[in-house]
Amino acid sequence: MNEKKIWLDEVHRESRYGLKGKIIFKKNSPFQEIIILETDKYGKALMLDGCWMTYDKQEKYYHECLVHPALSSLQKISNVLIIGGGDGGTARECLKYKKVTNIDLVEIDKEVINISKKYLTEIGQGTWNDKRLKIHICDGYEWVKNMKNNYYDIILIDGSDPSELSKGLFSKEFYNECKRIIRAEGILATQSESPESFQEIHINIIKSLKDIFNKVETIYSFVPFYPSGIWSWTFASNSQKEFLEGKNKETNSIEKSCDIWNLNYQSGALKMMPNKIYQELVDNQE
Ligand code: SPD
Repeated sequence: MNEKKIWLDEVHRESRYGLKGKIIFKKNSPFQEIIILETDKYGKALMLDGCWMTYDKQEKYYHECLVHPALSSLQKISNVLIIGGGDGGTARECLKYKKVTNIDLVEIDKEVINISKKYLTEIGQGTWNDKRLKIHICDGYEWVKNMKNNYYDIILIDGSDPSELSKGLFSKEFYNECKRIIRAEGILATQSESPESFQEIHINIIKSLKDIFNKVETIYSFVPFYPSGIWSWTFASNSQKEFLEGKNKETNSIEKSCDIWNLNYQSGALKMMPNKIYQELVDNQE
């Protein structure tokens, strides 16, 4: 591999989000181009098809916000489904909960898991050896379609931005299938893109979920190297009760284990919806 440091950028429309480092791995899998960049300041970073997915020193901004609002909210969280998440960060956060007894991690590209196990050891930590984690290399949409009703307590969608490969995971048909396979009080959590650089997709995700589920809430926070920096995660449930309230008894110890997320952070993040997004959603309801 090239031992020279270079700038590697995610080019998004007319802006670039770059890191400087050495490319220590580069390969085309049957699905996508995979690059690992080693940087001095941010550790190792994973890029898929030109988009930053995760990097050692700031991944918690993303993974903690996807996982904990949902898992801290329910008493029964034994059976979890992760769609995507091949770097291991989402599973690592779920495995902090003793009550989680099974995680099905469904990732389409086995190379992403192999490369993450080898290079992103700071992110995966002991995740890959935990007996509660079952890895399934297949299409997430197909997995959900073939699953029996009311099976999971939580579904976490940790996919890439919409592309030919991932667009199904942003469709109403897919969300309907998710609703079918989570139990009545269960929660679907999905990364829901940036309200700035992916505004239309972001709004569509929320509108689609609102059409399908009783309750939908979005939190906003930062992922510094994703386009525009501001990012969002949306949570949906058919529960009749309030959700995202930290009712899980393990919440207190989980808060202590986190770098970014706690219930206080979450309650601020729940109030951060930019007004133009809020207006767009309100207009849609009238
Ligand atoms: N713009 C990047 C969106 C990627 C979201 N998923 C990241 C995977 C981290 N586990």
